[in-house]
Amino acid sequence: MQQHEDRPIVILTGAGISKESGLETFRDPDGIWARVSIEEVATPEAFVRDPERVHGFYNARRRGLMSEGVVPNAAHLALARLEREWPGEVVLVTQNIDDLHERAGSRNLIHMHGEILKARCEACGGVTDWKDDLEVATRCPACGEAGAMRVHVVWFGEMPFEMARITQALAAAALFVSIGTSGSVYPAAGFVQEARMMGRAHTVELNLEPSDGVSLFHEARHGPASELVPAFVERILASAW
Ligand code: BV8
Repeated sequence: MQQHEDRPIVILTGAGISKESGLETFRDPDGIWARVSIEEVATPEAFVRDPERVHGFYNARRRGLMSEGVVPNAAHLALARLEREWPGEVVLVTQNIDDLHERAGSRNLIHMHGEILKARCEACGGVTDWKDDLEVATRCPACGEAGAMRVHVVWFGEMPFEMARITQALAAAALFVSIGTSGSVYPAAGFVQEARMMGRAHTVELNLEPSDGVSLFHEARHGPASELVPAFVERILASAW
């Protein structure tokens, strides 16, 4: 039996893991893209064309994330437990821009699409924790420039963060688990193929319903993350994998 130490785990999460915490997904019938289009609010071109509209879109989501009832759910907590108790490395790659994984206790975390509670100055590149509304007149706390602040997230057409580190983790993974994602946004949707082609990973999908890429996984379980993920973590820690 291989030692756990040489059995690193890579987990990818999407908006579905935060749904039961009260945050909206994107492509569910009641999701964000059902009422606003990507081209209006989630591309660099949209920000040039109408910065106040883009600031308004993220200001509303930031306020929603910081509202009282939005807390990590059993799925976030189970992933933090897996990181604490698994003797090998656990790398958590999230497409989500919320801070629920951090608040649940996850540490070895990569926000490949950025973080809504951070702002970046396009004049000096400085990145700052940010919990207030952003507007065009907002000044950069580092260089003082006004009109250059944007939310620190990756829009469509922009390069996701830490891709080299993610590719390295996928190549080494013995287990790749995709949780709460529709598998419709790249390059994240291609990670399961990378893990299989570059490495030796056993691949598992845990999602409310079959994703676009379900056929690419060795194993798939469907249901709410708050039930599936704690049960899956129990199974992994009992080395029934
Ligand atoms: C890039 C941040 C170049 C902002 C986001 C073909 C090949 C390669 C690329 C492309 C291509 N065609 C087009 C592209 C470019 C594009 C792309 O993929 N477009 C799509 C629409 C086709 N990709 C890009 O532009 C990316 N950059 O390609 O640069 C490059 C290429 C390779 C390598 C390096 C560079 C940048 C994409 C990032 C965009 N920013 N977010 C913000 O949040 O506002 S993406 C956005 O979608 C979020 O990050 C979100 O997380 C992500 C994916 O969505 P999901 O998380 O999956 O959410 P969704 O609603 O879709 O699904 C939720 C799932 O949960 C559902 O399946 C549902 O059933 C399930 N669920 C619901 N409830 C529960 C549940 N599961 C469990 N329990 C529940 N309770």
